[in-house]
Amino acid sequence: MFRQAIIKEVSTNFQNGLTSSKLGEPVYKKALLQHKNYTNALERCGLKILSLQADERFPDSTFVEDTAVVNEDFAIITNLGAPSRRGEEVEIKKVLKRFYDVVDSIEKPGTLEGGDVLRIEGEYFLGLSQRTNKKGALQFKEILKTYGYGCSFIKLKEVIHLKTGIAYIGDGNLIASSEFIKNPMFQDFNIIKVDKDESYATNCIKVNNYVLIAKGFEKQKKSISELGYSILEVNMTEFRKMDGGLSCLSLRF
Ligand code: CIR
Repeated sequence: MFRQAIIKEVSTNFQNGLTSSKLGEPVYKKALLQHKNYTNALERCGLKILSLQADERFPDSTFVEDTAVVNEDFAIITNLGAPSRRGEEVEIKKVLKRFYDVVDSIEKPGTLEGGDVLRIEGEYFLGLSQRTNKKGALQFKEILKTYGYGCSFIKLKEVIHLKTGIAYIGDGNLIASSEFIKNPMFQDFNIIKVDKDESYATNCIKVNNYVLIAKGFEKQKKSISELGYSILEVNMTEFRKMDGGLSCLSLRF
């Protein structure tokens, strides 16, 4: 059960962040509105929201997920792999200290971003990516061991972050696209395949009694509803332009 979410307002220079998408520049006012709707959806799931002010020094800083890995037992501050994002974690560390007695950290030369971390029940999967390196991954695994969690590594080929291509929504149901559909590591799960034309919708989040999905992806909506989940749709067009998905916009614990 999640109780709390940390979010961070969108900065006015959001369009200067990193992106590989060719969907054009995000419109700031639209992004603000979508961010508000996202926050309302989390509230509807029963979460208390801690909203941090926008930080103009870091155009990508609304994507708070990348700065930390949190759950009911631990908080680990990451060391972001993207040089332009290093420093985003400083404020998050201070904030997390209000909620956790101990806050662990990934230290350089290790790098790790929260978007590469997938939790499936008591196990973690970590993407080795352009943003998360082997040294960061090994540090992460060691820290997790002290809390009694296992961790397996997956080398990413196509996606930026692991959770761009895979999401776990509980009850053995795994949403997967591209390189993850046939990955032998996940063959014991019920894999819900996402077609290429809807691959953006793979990044969805189960928050208490709801699954939040990006608006406008009808096949994805149908397959998740058919499993019996209640769905909340959030329009994500402006965040998609900056390679961001639903999981990236909050830390939930
Ligand atoms: C970046 O490239 O770092 C941001 N523009 C998007 C980060 C998305 N975060 C995530 O998937 N966890």
